[in-house]
Amino acid sequence: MAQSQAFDSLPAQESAPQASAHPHTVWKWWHYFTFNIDHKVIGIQYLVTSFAFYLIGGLMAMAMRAELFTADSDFLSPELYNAFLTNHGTIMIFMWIVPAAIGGFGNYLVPLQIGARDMAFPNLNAIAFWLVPPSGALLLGSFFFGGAQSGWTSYPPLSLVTANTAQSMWILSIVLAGTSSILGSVNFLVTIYKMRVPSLKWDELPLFCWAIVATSILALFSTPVLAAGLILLLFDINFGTSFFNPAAGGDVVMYQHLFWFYSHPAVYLMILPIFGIMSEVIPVHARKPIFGYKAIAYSSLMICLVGLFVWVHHMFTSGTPPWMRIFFTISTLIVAVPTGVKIFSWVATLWGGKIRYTSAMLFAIGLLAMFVLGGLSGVTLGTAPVDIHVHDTYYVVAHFHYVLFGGSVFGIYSGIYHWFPKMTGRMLNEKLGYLHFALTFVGTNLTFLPMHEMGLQGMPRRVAMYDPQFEALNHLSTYGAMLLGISVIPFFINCVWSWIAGEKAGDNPWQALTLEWTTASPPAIENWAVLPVVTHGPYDYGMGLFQGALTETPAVAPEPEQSAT
Ligand code: HEM
Ligand SMILES: [Cu+2]
Repeated sequence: MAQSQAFDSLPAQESAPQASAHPHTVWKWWHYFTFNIDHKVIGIQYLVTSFAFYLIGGLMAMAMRAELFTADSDFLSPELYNAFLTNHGTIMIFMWIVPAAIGGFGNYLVPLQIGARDMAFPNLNAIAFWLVPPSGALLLGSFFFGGAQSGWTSYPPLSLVTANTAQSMWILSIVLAGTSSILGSVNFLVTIYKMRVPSLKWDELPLFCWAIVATSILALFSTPVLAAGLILLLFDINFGTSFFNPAAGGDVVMYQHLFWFYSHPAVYLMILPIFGIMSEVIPVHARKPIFGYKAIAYSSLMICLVGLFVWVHHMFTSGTPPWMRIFFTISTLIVAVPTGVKIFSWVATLWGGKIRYTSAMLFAIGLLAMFVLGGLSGVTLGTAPVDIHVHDTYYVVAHFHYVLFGGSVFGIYSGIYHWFPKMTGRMLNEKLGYLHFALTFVGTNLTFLPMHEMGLQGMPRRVAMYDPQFEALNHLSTYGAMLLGISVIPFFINCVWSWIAGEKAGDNPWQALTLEWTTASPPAIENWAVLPVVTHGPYDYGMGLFQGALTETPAVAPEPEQSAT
């Protein structure tokens, strides 16, 4: 078949040492600032870039919270508030969670976890990354033209009448980011399908890789639809077409369908890789085999499938006919099932485990708590009657920050504490990690918990001014936001300081069983001198494996706890 011929021309996966096609043997710091095709360099490029955007998006959030400290508009002009609102949401989703979780962890880990030397298409991989900085530059540059102001959803007709150059730049930015994620998805699917070491069977694929498979499929189905919608909008703004312009007979609701057909799945796009991180971190730090491996793997695919049929829950108040509301309420509630399967599997994994309360584990447990809360408010919102009541209030803002902030940021942090030793060869400082966790956990809840109450009492979202009756709750929320701002400081210090002078990590500091821990920390170019052979499942903890089953692991004294079970 033509198809398999194309695959056959991919780099061979022999287990003999391979002459290096790369010009260097060790990475120098400046390689990270160049067009580099090594998946590990690209992964770190994604992580560092996205973290920089996280700081920018976070500063915008703090400015908004400063504005919302008082009921009237005194800190930011209304236009600037709108621009911050729009760019904050956009940056946090498209420039932080997606590039960090998929681009960063995906690129770094997938080849290592399947025993490959690189991604299937290394050049394409680098191109995908290098679409991200221009995309971010377009977003930030839009501030010179008044800033895009119509929210991250950019609904017409509002987006047709506000600062148009800025709005067009916003659209081009999202289209670039979307292109990047399509290129990345193709690469992940081919890599996982084709580049596994022969001894790695599908049913022993690490769950993070399963999650990336599901994420990539979802991205391939949904991203082009968003791109199409946005390009039509671009035409409406600049070339006088009227696809969505109601004044000239266009259909605004059609835009909403196109937008949410992507953007609902986008939440799973963000959360599935994070779930993958959870499934790696929890068994390692609880020293127990993951509970329900197959259930977790298949539930990712199930979330991916059902997730494509729920988008109208964002449009319950857009004139959606009642029969549709019923269908989409039911399909939305069904997504809770595979998600619940995962949550129960993790809890069952923790149950009776020998839990090590590392920073990675604390963030993982924190994520469970936050995501369950966000999931519960999600179930209420997925039910049409409740949604109609609290639509466009702070209840919605509370909900999506619990799932997005609690569900994603905690997971990304957990992943960084877990894999930092692999990536840099150095341990992060656990004390600073605890401080970081405590500040983040308290800050998040202080910021977003009061928003449920504001919403139920009727405070509208997306406005810089509100009724003074909501002021007390808003004070709490703004204090929380400042705490969250502060929480980044110990993390940043920890990363920089530990990278330079942290304790040496060794190849496998957590005594984990997936393949990335069988190579050096940090791994050499092309990952292994001799490709590893899989001799046990990825989560077979507590089965005496640390008495030498991992051939490439240097003699780490097994902790007493391993032999106990
Ligand atoms: C990764 C983390 C975050 C994500 C993914 C995220 C996402 C979003 C999104 C999508 C919006 C809606 C924007 C729109 O309606 O156009 C939004 C609004 C907002 N966010 Fe965040 N956010 C994050 C972190 C934060 C933090 C840390 C704070 C506070 C310190 C914050 C405060 C706000 C505020 C005040 C709004 C405006 C709400 C409104 O008026 O509707 N966000 N965020
Ligand atoms: Cu949705």
